[in-house]
Amino acid sequence: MRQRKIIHIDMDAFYAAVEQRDNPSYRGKPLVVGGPHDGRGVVATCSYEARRFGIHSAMPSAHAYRLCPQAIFLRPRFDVYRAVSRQILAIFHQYTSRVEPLSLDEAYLDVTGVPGLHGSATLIARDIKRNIRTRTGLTASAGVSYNKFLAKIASDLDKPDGLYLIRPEEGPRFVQSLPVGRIHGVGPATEARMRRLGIESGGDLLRWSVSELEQHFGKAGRYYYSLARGIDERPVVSHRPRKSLGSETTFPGDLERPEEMLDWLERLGCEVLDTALARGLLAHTLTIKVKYADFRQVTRSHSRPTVYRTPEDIRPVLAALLVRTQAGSCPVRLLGVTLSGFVPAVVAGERAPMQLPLI
Ligand code: TTP
Ligand code: MG
Repeated sequence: MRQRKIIHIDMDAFYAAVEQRDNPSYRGKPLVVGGPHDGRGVVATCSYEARRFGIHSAMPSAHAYRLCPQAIFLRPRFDVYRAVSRQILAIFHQYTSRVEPLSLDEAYLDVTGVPGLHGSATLIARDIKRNIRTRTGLTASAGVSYNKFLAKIASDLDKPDGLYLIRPEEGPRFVQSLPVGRIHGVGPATEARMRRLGIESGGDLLRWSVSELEQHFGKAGRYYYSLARGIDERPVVSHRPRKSLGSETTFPGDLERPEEMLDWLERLGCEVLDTALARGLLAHTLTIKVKYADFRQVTRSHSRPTVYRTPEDIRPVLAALLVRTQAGSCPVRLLGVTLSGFVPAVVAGERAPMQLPLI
């Protein structure tokens, strides 16, 4: 297999950087984007100035407030972030169609064989960063390497506004010093298991054979064996069909009345339905998620032969699903609605909402 050239692009402090771009008085200051700090909100992200106080993503906003009461706290403006995300995706597609977005602010590009800029992945990455800067006013960091795993590691090594190249001969050395938690696919549970076995870093993994790793970690064992050697054959996949779409919300105070819960479910359901329709997707399955005040969590689903198209389609189903939970007798802290079992709207006989005239 020919040596590939992979770029991983990740925007710097994405939501916070957009807020600082749009309001000059926020620049140079600690800024936190997320839920309110006087409730159960969590930090989505924060500016680099706020990171100096120890604030980070997923931390309760109340904790962030204690660390830095003078920080500016803002609610996220998802519409604006989505618009920027579309802009950067359009920029990526100018270079190659092999683009795999991972979230609103990051994507892999496979630029193997791309003409121009001497075919240099580093020059292409620099050009992409320049384009992002010019068109969005924001900075991104780029990682360049011969596979996805190392490109993603590289994009983190020179943040913010970074560009870092890991050459093929350097790959194994980079993995050796990585804590196992940074290895692709190793989540908190696997990390804890590895640590119990004395595997703390990529270098420790090297001492284990494929069969030993498979014995402990099943099929993933072979994958970790390869990654430890800097090998990762996963292709950049440009069109991953969406399996589900959902939205959920945690309430500042627990809900006790089922009518109020149903209101929220309808609101969330309509939002998800709109998003699905905008993407030309129609769903056969509707699922609700209920987390009680004591943190127990249940889901209830209903699949039907006809797709859900309108708010009127989902309303009675949401009510029926809610009845199948303990919502009437236990207070509820979180509700969510998910659509899945998608078929493209065109297959279901619908015109896609944004279809262009067929001329
Ligand atoms: P990240 O790329 O992880 O973070 P970032 O872009 O804010 O900062 P960095 O410079 O370190 O890349 O996530 C991108 C966006 O996704 C982030 O701006 C907000 C959102 N996000 C959450 O909402 N919750 C989370 O827990 C994380 C990690 C990110
Ligand atoms: Mg980022």
